[in-house]
Amino acid sequence: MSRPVKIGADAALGRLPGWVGGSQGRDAIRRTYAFKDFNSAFGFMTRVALMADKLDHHPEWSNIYNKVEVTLTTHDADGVTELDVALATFMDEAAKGLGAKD
Ligand code: H2B
Repeated sequence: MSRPVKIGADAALGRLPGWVGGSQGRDAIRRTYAFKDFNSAFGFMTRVALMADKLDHHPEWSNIYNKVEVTLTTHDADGVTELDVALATFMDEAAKGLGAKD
């Protein structure tokens, strides 16, 4: 695949309600999802993991019980690209389907 083009966090955030910029000024986007329990949180991670591998685009994330904290950025572009917007959109839809709280 050709090298992804950096669009930057601000351009992505304008299209992704609920997401915030990367910590410490990093060109990345972040979101924390809260589910009803661990089973839903891990179900979310499983669905996202399969899509991430299909896209060959992988999240930085961590899980504590019902919460999943996600950071997306494109390491190859040193910043946010359309791949991050695509994965973020998939995550939002998967989270909604699993009843994530706002
Ligand atoms: N994921 C993310 N988030 N950024 C990348 O630049 C990236 C990736 N590159 N997953 C992929 C894998 C690359 O390392 C492989 C070789 O295609």
